[in-house]
Amino acid sequence: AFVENLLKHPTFLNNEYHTKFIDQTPELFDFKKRRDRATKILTYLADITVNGHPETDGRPKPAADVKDPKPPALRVETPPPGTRTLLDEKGPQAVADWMAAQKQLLITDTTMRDGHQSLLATRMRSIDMIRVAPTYAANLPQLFSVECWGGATFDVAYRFLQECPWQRLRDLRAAMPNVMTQMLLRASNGVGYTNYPDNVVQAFVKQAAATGVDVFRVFDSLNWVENMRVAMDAVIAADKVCEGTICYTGDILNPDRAKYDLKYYVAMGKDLKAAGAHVLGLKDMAGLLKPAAARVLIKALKDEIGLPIHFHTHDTSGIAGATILAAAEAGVDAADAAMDALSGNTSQPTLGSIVEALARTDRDTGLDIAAIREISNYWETVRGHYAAFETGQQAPASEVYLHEMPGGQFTNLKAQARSLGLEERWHEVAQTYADVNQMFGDIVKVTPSSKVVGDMALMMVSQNLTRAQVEDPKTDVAFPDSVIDMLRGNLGQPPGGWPDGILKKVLKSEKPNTDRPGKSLPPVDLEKVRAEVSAELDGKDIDDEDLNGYLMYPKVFMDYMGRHRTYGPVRTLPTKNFFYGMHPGDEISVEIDPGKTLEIRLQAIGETNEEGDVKVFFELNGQPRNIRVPNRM
Ligand code: BTN
Ligand code: 3PY
Ligand code: ZN
Repeated sequence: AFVENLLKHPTFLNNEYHTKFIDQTPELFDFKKRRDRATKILTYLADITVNGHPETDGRPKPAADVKDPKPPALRVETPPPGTRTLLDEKGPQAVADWMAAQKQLLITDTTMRDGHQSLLATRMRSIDMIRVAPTYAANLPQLFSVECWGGATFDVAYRFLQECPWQRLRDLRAAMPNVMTQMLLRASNGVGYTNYPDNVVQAFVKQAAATGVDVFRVFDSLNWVENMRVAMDAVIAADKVCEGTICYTGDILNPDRAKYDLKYYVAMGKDLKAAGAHVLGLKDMAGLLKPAAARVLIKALKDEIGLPIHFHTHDTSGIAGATILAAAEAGVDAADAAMDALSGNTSQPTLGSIVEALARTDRDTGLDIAAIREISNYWETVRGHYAAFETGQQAPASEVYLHEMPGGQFTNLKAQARSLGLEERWHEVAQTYADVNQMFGDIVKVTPSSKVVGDMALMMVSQNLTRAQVEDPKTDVAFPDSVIDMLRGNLGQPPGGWPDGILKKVLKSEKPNTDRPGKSLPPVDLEKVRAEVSAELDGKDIDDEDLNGYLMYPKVFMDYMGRHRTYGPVRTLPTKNFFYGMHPGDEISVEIDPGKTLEIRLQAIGETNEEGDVKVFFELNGQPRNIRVPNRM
């Protein structure tokens, strides 16, 4: 009967499994479905048990006594109404009006996006988020939003975690129906590193809104409002909250950095308001805004723009908590913070401490500190499982005011430097990063422009090139591709354009494009691409989420699909087994569908035979199952 149902099912073509098809099609027969997916998961577990996971190989291991994370109990049965309720009932302008009318400092929790992006190389898995999401909905319904999507989380999910990012979003949305979800969108660069055609950006925003994003923080990596309109318009058309965002760089109180002065930011804020932003985002991606400057900047933006302001910063310097308090005093409407256990250093400031600092003041956040502590304790346990991705950063550092690296890039660049054998020369890399910034005319550095500056700095340090040598018309320099691409105009234009000297040096006689890059990119024929992807995957049905995943990251998406075919829904495995497999005698429960659980016990690992294969002996729901995998060790 299963096979009959299967063959009759319209979306099931060529006896092949679609990413979400089996997972989302409960009408198929349980027995066969379970067996097939179970075999795939056992194959994955056997492979990881024998060969280890490539991502954790050679990295620090979790402590032997690390516990399984247990989400805190729900304090109420039904999630109380929250910001999402307001958005659904009255729309995005009502949310903005409500924000502006509030006395309390509204808080966004960034743990599920920027927190682990900045501390754990973006490697947090969906299961660890989805399990605690109902606790957020029940116990912290006063949160302004939960940032849980976008930025680097999109490609890392496919690339390294063998998960569908859309499914993560859908599951989080369902588990937190009352609080707004929030994503970080790199405007025309989507959630990638390059400018996409306008219709790809539009399709992506539409899908993100449909799957579950409520607040879109839209920024441009050169602060070019012209290049933000397509994305902002798409958010507005979807009836979601458009947070048009200023990226903060330099120091408004330092006359030597006059390019980014108060006037510059106020003018940009006005442009964003004119472009239709409901909320003004102030994104301090490196954590450069000092408390005294925050007072001046927030007051000016509040007085002159007339939009509610949402402030985001990083604690790389150790002083960002003070900046949030100063911003709160100056009237900022909302601020970002990460749950204590995933806060500090390159992450956001500490959520619980901000709540405590403002308790019983007129900016009291209204959040329950006991609920916060419980949730943070959960995250503390979760973090213990990601020891392999800890960067070992020991202390905050004022050096951030020299290099101005975004919190999300800092640890990444350090790892890149290490892999090039430049770890010992890290402070030189930091100085060179600052030199490259000046060479490019002092630009905003945030994904993707920050990656370009990082590429150039690493190249200069590894080849012992100084800024003067690079700029000298008489020396020949082979510039990184990303630098050539940026100066061609493919990321857009910085304020005042690129400096002539470096432009000529990099492009020689080639003419740069100073128009909006999307203007000259032809629209993608979406249905043609869908058909091509489907054909390449043996006729698999490609839904809109898959199509948008492919359009952002064609190769990453196809590789993910290939692995999914072999390993099945490995997102359902506990994190410790996903990264480390099992030990003989271990027993785990894996819920592959709501209420459908596999009981898996690893009995023994056999000898390696002449073909180099190992037999791994499991018990699946009490029945013996043997899986052969290659021993690649
Ligand atoms: C990746 O790092 O490419 C994604 C993780 C999944 C890769 C699987 S894990 C089991 C098998 N062994 C490998 O070396 N790759 C696959
Ligand atoms: C991203 O684009 O991923 C960022 O976090 C930028 O700060
Ligand atoms: Zn950030």
